[in-house]
Amino acid sequence: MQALRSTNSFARGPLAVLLSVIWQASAVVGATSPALSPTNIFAPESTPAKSIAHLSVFVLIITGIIFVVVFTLLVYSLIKFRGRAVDAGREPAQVFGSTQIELAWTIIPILIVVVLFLATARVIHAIQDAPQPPSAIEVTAIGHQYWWEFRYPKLGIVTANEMHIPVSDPENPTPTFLTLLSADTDHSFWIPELAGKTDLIPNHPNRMWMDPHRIGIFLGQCAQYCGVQHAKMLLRVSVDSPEDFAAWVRSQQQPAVQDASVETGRRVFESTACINCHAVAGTNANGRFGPDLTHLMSRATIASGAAPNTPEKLRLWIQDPNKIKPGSLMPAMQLSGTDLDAVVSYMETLR
Ligand code: HEC
Ligand SMILES: [Cu+2]
Repeated sequence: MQALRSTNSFARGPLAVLLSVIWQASAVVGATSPALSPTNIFAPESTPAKSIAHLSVFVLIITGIIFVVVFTLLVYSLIKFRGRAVDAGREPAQVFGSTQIELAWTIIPILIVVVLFLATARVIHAIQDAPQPPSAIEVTAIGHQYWWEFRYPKLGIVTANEMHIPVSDPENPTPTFLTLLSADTDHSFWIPELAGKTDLIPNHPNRMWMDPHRIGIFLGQCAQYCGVQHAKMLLRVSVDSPEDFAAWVRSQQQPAVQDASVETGRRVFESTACINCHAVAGTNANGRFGPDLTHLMSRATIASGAAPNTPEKLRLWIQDPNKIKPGSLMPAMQLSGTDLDAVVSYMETLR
């Protein structure tokens, strides 16, 4: 686990002081403005996101210094050597073949590039080659046009759009390691406060990990254009306390609630094409094209964050998904009013 802890210590030495001052300042901005943006890249809450944010600040400082030096020299020269009436028609002194100047403007930029390269390579190595500890939670995230499937192979859980993971105490880390797959086209998994952006590519599994240090809801977004509803392919990660996570796991492992009072709705659901696309554990619905609905009501949103999970929105969604998410790959099922109400009531029992 050493690697998980040591990644943000790449900047030791004289620059560290400057870096930490600027870092504290940006952290204050980040911490005081989460209301401005829940996807603030300056408010990292997990080791990989912190390493990347530190590196960005380091690069910004170096390039900022270059900017200030070049701009100052430029302004100085413009003023000092500006055209004056007395100089009219005279050529300024010409300097040819100065070895010193040639060396200076070759070697200094090379050194700067080498420093930036090494700092970046170090962060990439620390993030990509971090060993997976036995305590890690494993999640397989599968991108679909336009929603996310989350599978927990060791825990036997399948869910959609809202991922639950435990908070990770730096002293006793429980990071989450994700395997990223795609069912159709290229998507990209990005929760700025938790980790860098990684693509989900068909037939090319990618890996990423995160060890959130704070409990809360973290938001993200598919970051790779994947079709018309790409912008409504939101990500929601609930970072839970160990107890809450264990309780969530236990409830997700249960088969679907069988409530006799919604028998009609269940029959409508099971006798229409719904079950070709949706699974409900413990029933004959085992479609895989759309989200698993076994614990639909445990989610705060529907359709990958496109709408809150309220009875009205759920009804509108099943009546015509295009009203909420035009271009969604779920068809309007043309149910009659009574069938629609019955199906919605059934859905509302799937806790
Ligand atoms: C052709 C396949 C298909 C059929 C048939 C279908 N759906 Fe869907 N359904 C989907 C897809 C795909 C999504 C995800 C859409 C998105 O978020 O972009 C979805 C999403 C949903 C959601 C939201 C789930 C979530 O967690 O966000 C519900 C609820 C739902 N469908 C219910 C139904 C019901 C009820 C029926 C039958 C009346 C039905 N679906 C028929 C493919 C289908
Ligand atoms: Cu996408």
